[in-house]
Amino acid sequence: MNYLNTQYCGWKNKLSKLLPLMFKATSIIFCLKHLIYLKSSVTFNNCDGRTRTLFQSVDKRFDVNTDGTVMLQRQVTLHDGHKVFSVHAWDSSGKKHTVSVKVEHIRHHKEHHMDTVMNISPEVLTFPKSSKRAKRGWVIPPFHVPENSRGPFPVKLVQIKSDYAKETQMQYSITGEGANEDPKGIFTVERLSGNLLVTQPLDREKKASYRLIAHATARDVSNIEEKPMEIVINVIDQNDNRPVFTQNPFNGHVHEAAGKGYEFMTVTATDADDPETNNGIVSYVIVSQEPQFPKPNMFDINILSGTIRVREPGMDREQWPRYTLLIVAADMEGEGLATTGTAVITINDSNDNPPQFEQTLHTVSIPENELGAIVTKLTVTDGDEVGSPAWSTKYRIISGDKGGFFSVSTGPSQLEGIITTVKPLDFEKTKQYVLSVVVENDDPFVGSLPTSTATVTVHVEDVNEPPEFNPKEKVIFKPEDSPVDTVLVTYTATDPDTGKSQKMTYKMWADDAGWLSVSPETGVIKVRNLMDRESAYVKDGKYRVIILAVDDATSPATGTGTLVIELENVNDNAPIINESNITICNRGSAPFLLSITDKDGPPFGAPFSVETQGETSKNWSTSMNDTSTGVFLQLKSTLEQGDYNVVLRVYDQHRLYQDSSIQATVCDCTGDQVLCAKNRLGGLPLSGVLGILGAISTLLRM
Ligand SMILES: *[C@@H]1O[C@H](CO)[C@@H](O)[C@H](O)[C@H]1NC(C)=O
Ligand SMILES: CC(=O)N[C@H]1CO[C@H](CO)[C@@H](O)[C@@H]1O
Repeated sequence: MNYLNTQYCGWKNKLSKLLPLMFKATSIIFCLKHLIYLKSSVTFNNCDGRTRTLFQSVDKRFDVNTDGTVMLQRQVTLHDGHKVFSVHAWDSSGKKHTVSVKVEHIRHHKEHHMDTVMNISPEVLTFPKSSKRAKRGWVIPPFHVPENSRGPFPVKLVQIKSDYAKETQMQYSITGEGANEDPKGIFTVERLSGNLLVTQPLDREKKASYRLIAHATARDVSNIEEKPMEIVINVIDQNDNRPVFTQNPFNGHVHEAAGKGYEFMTVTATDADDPETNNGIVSYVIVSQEPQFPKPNMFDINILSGTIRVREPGMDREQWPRYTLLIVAADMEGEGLATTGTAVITINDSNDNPPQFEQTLHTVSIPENELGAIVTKLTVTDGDEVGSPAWSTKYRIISGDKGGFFSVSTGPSQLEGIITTVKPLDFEKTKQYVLSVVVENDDPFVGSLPTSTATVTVHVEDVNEPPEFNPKEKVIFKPEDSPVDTVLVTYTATDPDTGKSQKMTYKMWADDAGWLSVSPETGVIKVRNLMDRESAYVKDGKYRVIILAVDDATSPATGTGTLVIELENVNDNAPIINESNITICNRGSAPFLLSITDKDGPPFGAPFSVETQGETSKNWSTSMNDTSTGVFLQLKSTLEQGDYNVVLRVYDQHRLYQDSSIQATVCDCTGDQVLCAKNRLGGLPLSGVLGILGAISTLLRM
C-alpha cells in the first residue's frame, strides 16, 4: 500500500489555497469483480507537529479518520467504473476546505485482474500569492497518475489557475520533461483555460516521475505574470511486467548427508515493476521435482528470498545423483504474473558407505623366519565416489598381534589391505596367530556406520633351521707352542628345531694352516700340527678357523661358527745378526754397527747382549749401542789385509742366543775411506782360509 506523507510548511498563512493540496494522493487497490475493499490513507501534517484535523466525507459509505485515513464502511459497487465523492476539512481557524476523491477501476488488457485506484486530487490548482515568504517556493504535493490508462485521450488532470484571472485574461504554458523537453508532448496545457492534459498512456518502467513548470502571463497586459510553479507527476505502477529469472538453469550442489534445513543455493528473478509494491515483489514456489525419490518433496524454497534448502534428509548420491526442480516465480504475492525456471541440484558424495571386506575369514600358512613376507591380501568394496577419500581405505590390526610381528598397509588399488611380517615368526615359540583387522576410509564416516572386520588365522610353518653356534664367534688364548693333540676348546652348536631331535656333526671348514682338528661328534678341537705365531696365516697374533655344524634332516641345514685363537707368544726365536759380509780398513776405522733380528715380539726380543766366540776375541772387540739393539764391531789391532771370519753370539733378554758368522774383509787402508788394493801375493792369505773353515764349522754346528 502506498502511503505518502508530505511535510508542508507555512500552511496557516495560505490555508485557503493550499489545503486541498494537503490531501495526499494515494492509490490502491485491490478489487474482485466490482467490489472494492479499500483502505487508503490521507495525511495532513503541519510543521508544529499537529495533525488533528476534522474531516467529513460527503458519501457516507466512506469514512475519514482524524489522521486522514479513508476507510470503506461497506461494499461499494462502481456502476460507471468510477465514483467521485467529496471530503471536507476544517482548519484551526474554522475555515472549511473541500477535496474531491475519485475511485476508479483500471482493467488490464491481458489480465483478469482489476485494479482499483483511488485518486484524491484537487480540481483546481492555483498559483500561490507572491509574498516575502513565498520566495522560498511553494512545494506542491505530487500528482499521481496510473500508468497504462486507456483514455480516451487527452485526459484532464487539473486546471491551473491564476488569481489574476479575475482581473484580466491569463494565458498558461508548461515546460520541462514531458512538455517541451523529451519525451515531448506527453503533457499539454490549454492556453486559455489552464487545463493540464495528459495525451497518452504512461509507462512507469520508462519514466516514473515528471517535473513540469507551470507559467501564467496576462494575455493583454504586459507586466502581469505569476512566478513559475513546479508540478510533480508520479506514475502509479501497474503490474505490467513479468518476473524474469537471472539465469536458467540455476546449478547447485549439496552433500548427500546434509540435514533438514540446510540451505545451499538461491534462485533469483527480477521484476521491472515498482519494487515497493506487490507488482514488483516476486514469490517463489517449487512446482515439481525430478526424480521424485526417495520422497517427492526433498527441498523447500524460501518464498521471498528464493533460497533452496533441504526439506527431507535421505538423499543418496549412489542412487539419485541429480535433481531437477521446476520453480515458478510470480509477482503479486504469487498471484500475479509468473515465469518458470529450473534448478539443477547435484548431490555430492558423503562417506555414507563403509568399506566392506569381501571375505571376512582367512586362514593362511607361512613359513617361520621370513621377514617382510606377505601373509595375505584383504580386498574390500566401497560404494562411495571412486578416487575420493570417502572411498580409499586404511587398515588396522586391532587384536591378535602381541609382540608386533605383523603390519598392514593399503595396497596400490586402494581397496586392499596387505598384511606382512615385520619380525621373523618362530614356530618353536608361537605356532598360530588370530588377527582381527578393521578397515576405514581416509575420510571419517558420516554418522555411525558399522566397521567391517576380517579375521585372519596365521599358521606358522616349521622349517629346518640351521644349528646355531653359541657364541657365533668364539675367542680363546693359547700358547703358540701347544703340543700336538692338546685339547684347545669344545665349541658346540644347538639346533633351534627344538621340536625334533636332530643329530649334529661338526666339520672343520677353513683351517688354512692345517693346524687343527675337530671331533665330528663332540666338537672338541685339538692341535693337529704345531702352531706358529710368526706364520703368515696369523694376523695380529690371531688365527681364525670356521667350524660347521650340520644337522641330519633330509635336506640338512648347516650353521657356521668362527673360532679365533689368539696365540700367546713363546720365545722360540734367538736373535741373529743380519749382516754376513762387511769390509773395513785396518787402520783407524770407526766401529762397524751390526743390526739384529729376533722374530719373537716383546718380551722375547731386545734388549740384546753380545759375546765374541773363540779366536775372534783375540783381534776383535764388541759393544752394544745405546738402545742395545745394535752391535759395534771394532778391530783390536791392525790386521793384515785379508778376509777374516768373525763369530758373534747374540742373546735376547731371556738369554736365548744364537751364534752368527760374519765374513769381514779387512783392507790396507785408513779410516772410513775403504779401499782394497789388489792382492799383492795372489791367492788367499792363510788367515783367509782359516776364516772360511771357521765359517763352515759354524754352519755345521747349527
Ligand atoms: C742401535 O743399532 C740398531 C741396529 O743397527 C739401530 O736400529 C738403532 O737405531 C741403534 N740405536 C741407536 C741409539 O743408535
Ligand atoms: C784368529 C786370527 O785371525 N788371529 C790373527 C790375529 O792377528 C795376528 C796378527 O796379525 C795374526 O797372526 C793371527 O792369525
